[in-house]
Amino acid sequence: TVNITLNGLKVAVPASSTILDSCKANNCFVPTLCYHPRLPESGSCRLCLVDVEGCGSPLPACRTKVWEGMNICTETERVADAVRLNLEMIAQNHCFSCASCAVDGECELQDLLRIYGIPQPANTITPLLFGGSSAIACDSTKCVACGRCVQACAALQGLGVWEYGGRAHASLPQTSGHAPLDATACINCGQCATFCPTGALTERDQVAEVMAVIRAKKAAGKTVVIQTAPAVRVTISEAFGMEPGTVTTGQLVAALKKAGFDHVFDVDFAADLTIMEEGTELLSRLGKGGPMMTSCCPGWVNFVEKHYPDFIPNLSSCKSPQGMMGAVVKTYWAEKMGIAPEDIFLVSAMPCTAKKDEAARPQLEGDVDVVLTTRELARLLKLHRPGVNFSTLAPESFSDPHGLGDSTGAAVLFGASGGVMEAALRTVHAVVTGEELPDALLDLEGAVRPNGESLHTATVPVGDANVRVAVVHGLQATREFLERLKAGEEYDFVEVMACPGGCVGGGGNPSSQDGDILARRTAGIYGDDVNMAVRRSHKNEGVKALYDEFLGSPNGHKSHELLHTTYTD
Ligand code: HC1
Ligand code: SF4
Repeated sequence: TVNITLNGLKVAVPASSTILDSCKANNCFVPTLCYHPRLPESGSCRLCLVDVEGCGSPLPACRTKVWEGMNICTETERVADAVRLNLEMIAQNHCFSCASCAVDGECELQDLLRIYGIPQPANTITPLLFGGSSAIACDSTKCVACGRCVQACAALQGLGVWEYGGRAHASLPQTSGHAPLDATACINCGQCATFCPTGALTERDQVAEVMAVIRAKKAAGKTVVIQTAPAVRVTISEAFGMEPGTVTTGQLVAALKKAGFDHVFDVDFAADLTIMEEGTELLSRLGKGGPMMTSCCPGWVNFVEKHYPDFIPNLSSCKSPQGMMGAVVKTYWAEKMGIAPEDIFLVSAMPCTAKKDEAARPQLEGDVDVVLTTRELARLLKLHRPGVNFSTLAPESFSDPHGLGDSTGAAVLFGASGGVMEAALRTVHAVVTGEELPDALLDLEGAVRPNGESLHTATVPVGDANVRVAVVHGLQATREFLERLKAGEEYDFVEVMACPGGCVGGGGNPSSQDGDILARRTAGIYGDDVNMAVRRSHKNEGVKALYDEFLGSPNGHKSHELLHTTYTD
């Protein structure tokens, strides 16, 4: 450690700290825009200025390491003036249409202008002409050139869609040649959007569309249904000011019912169904050349189709749980309820921008009508007045007489990297050996939990066989792993999630400045599994009834027709 003085207070901090680390650790406010604890620092915004005794001008806190005896002051008039000047310059290049901006109220620039008392200039700015995608909206007039999108796309995902330069506004991140996102390396994971501090990159906002359907549902004769993804139960709470990792499944269900959804289903039901289908598929593919690769993450599926089409035959043919639920709701459930499928409007609440793109795939046409990200869902619930006071709502259960609200702890695990693998092995073990894993060993002694590693491999005994598995998340790590497969490494079953951490790190989640956010959300997921009454997918009563009454057997004819899909290269 080294000893420093921070605003007159003597503190000891680790010798490797920057001034900014030291300030954060001691609850001392320093303004930032380009800095993010999960990204390489770029030092471009020049807002984190502090005075250091003996230095002629303020220093950038994010780039300056502490030294023994350093005397730092964050509160001098000189620092405040310099920050104000830099903020005013940033504001001059920003188009303030806050009332219609998707991130109004959650915008880091808006907050800083308020803190420093800087008025919003009435700017007119010519936008850069490049389009978004079915999932991501781009508005260069909101860009503050912080470069967080550039860092997230390159460092976390290894894609490099965003770059500085081009024909105009060379200082702003843009796509190469101003190509529309769909024509670039982009796979719609939305990491750029979740790291963007303003409304320059957001999900394609469909909140108003869903609210209009709810308002008109009686007149239009529509039944409005929503399914909520595994990760949403743990990340939505952050949007309502709760501690990261807080699981609020019951409050979420209650809030959605109050907001006008007629039925609230759990995507976890379909995650259990996926395990039945994918586990059966794995058993039929073992030993026949491999590995089989999971197919529930649309960012990953897009990555394979766009960048590694040679691996398309390795993808499981299973639709994702969102797609399976869509197919089941509009056939089995519609029939049970006596509702025409075209009168059902199915919304998915997902931690993921790529799920918007997945729902638009021709192969899934009609399964899901609109996908809202967790951020959009939070906005919808906040807009719904009177009175969705989320944190104090009395919890309600997913409910459905036909079992589509049933779910298990195995399904909850899908929300974190390694979870699909663990859920699958719980069931595959029971099918192969005829014996259930004891409760205390349901986590397979942590064998497939990545614990912060971006690639985790293990060999798991299942009966007489040893199943060689790999869990990988984040596309930079995925690309490296696929190159190892090409070079001859062998596995039987591989789980890939495009986003770092899996869906808890999905690009549709609330933004967070917490460097430990993925671990905290993952802990919430693991805790929820333990708290569930049923923790094995093959014990889901609703799923059993669906097979008995409608589908027949896993991987049977009807399952193939409704629950499986194809890919395009
Ligand atoms: Fe996911 Fe999945 S876990 S892909 O991350 O397989 O989005 O949460 O809903 O479909 O179940 C996302 C999450 C989600 C699917 C499931
Ligand atoms: Fe979406 Fe999850 Fe895949 Fe990220 S990891 S792209 S959130 S499905």
